[in-house]
Amino acid sequence: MTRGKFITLEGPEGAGKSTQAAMLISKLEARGLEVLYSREPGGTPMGEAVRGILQYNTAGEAPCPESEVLLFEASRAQLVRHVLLPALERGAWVVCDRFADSTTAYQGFGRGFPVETIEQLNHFAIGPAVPDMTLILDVNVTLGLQRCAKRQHGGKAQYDRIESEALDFHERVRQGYLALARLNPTRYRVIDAMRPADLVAADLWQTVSSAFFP
Ligand code: Z5A
Repeated sequence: MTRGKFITLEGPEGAGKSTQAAMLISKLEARGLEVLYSREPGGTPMGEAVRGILQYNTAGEAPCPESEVLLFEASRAQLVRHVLLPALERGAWVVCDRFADSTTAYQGFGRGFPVETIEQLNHFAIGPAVPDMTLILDVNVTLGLQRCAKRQHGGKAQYDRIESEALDFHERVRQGYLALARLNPTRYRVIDAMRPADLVAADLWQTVSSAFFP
């Protein structure tokens, strides 16, 4: 059995990753492929519990920055072994909404941990589950956060723990993604996500189809 392809969607807040993942999956399925959608943190019962701790302090205290890194990696290791590798090995394609590059961007470039240390931890957590293609949906920080704010609760914008970080944190995250793309243009593709969703989807499909269905 040929291993399926592994595509990850990355980018700052409000880039439209979930919106684009759904559109990409329906185009891949229309070609007769089995496609699995997953997201990080989460995607397994353990990962979903970790997501609550990381985003909403459900353990009753905020994780310190070091714990934050390790919790993202623990969620990832579980997702890889229990869900992603079995799917890829049976030939399914996987589209994952955030993956290891999020830790490099947020905890490395954003929080300031050495990028080499984060990449070693990523390597340990993901093992052979290296993405075949990573689509970085690029959006300027203000526009991205405005989009997130539209998901209002009771007329009031609500941000989770990481969304509530200062603008310069989010700017470092965005620039971190762009730096990763410059270093490895083979795996990463930057898509301008500041346009209407259907134009972004067309560009993204062109990128995916020209790489995998030439
Ligand atoms: N995090 C981390 O720090 N380290 C890690 O290793 C990992 C994650 C894995 C996960 O939050 C948080 O964890 C995230 C990074 C951190 N932190 N923050 N902040 P999440 O999973 O809840 O959220 P997210 O991944 O950040 O997703 P998002 O930014 O909230 O959304 P999105 O998936 O990119 O966008 P969307 O849901 O498709 O769209 C957002 C809104 O914009 C929605 O109302 C859409 O209708 C609208 N939208 C989408 N596309 C467009 C276009 N093109 N034009 C206009 N409006 C649009």
